Amino acid sequence: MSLVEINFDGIVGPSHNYAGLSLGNIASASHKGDTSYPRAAALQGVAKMRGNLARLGVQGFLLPLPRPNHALAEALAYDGTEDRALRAAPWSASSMWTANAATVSPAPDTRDGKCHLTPANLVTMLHRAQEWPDTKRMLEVAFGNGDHFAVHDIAPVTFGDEGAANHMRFCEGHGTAGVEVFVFGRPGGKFPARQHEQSFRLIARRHGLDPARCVFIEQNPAAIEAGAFHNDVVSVANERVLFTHAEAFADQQGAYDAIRAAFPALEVVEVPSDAVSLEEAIRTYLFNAQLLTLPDGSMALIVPEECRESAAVWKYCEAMMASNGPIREVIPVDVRQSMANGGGPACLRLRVVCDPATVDPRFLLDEAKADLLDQVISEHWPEQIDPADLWSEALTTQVVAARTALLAALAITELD
Ligand code: SUG
Repeated sequence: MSLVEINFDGIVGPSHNYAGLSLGNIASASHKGDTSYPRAAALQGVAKMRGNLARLGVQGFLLPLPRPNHALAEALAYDGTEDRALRAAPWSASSMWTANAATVSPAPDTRDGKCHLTPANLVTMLHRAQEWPDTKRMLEVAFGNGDHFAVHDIAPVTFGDEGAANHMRFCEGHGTAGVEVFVFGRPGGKFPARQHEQSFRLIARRHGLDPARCVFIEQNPAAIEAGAFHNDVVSVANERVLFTHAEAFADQQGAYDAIRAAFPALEVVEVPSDAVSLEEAIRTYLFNAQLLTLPDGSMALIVPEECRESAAVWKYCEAMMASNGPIREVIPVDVRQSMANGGGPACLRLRVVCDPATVDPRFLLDEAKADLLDQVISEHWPEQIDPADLWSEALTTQVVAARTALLAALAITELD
């Protein structure tokens, strides 16, 4: 059995809109009320997937969830009021950011030798808390092979959990035993700390991880206050490399020491604040990047286009590419529609280390399927959505029909 890392990108849903729902997410707040372009957004996502399919030879995807969510509207006793959050929450396409779908512990790390997935409860934000029941159902289909996967219940809702966006894994190679690092926030600051320590501790126990190979680290409260609502906005890991901003963790050196104690081969690439300020890192999403091991063993960083447009960030990237460090290539991609809601290349993917043959093949991409996705999206996704359009009969019909067409094209009818 050959274990590889597969990136499961969220297909951007037909209801993608800018309602400014995420307190502490600066991009979401600053684009509140803007017109969104769901078709362009979803096509940008497919183009990103095509690039990584060509680079890595493997790519997966997850589906948009059913919207509008009438059950949520009912639970909220939504009566047509103009309250923005109540109006927009049942329409959110936020499941596109699959880094928040689940926490994943690959088979080499777990006691029973299965890959364990715990869907994230996402309880801190109303529009995100609606995701998990549908996400769990989908994970049970995509990773339904019980010989190789275990899909758990969510962590109790007392403990906020935002999944893989706050989880890193260090290893010599993806298929070998890893050290899992769980990054949490402490409440009490200006913005919510969305990832609680307790949820990660119980997930680590439930996944059957070796306590000696688990590290729990506190996020820098100043980073949360500056808009790093998830740790993957300020750091990313791959194999032995941690690419991080110097102000990511509450105790930066202590974090490196704790990881190194469990994983001595750790290689830290720290970006100093005088090269890229915390604010610029969060604005450009330099760290919300996919750090990939290419077939020749070298590493490439897939960053948002916004990084190339920032003089400070691009200067740093050029110097990094010219250096002897582990990251030799920086590749910008256009995911601007997602970025405007605070989701970069890393938010859009869930990493699962497994044998592709054990995954439901309907969730794996090839060129023909990418063509099919482009075709369905071009034909069915709304070109644009103004926040005032939400709940209109025409948009409701189009959004429901778009998802139905996608499921029919992929023959994933059990999630209808
Ligand atoms: O949870 N944005 C998402 C972005 C998630 C990014 N994910 C990672 N960092 N892994 C969030 O804040 C915006 C929705 C709105 O404003 O309509 C939103 O939910």
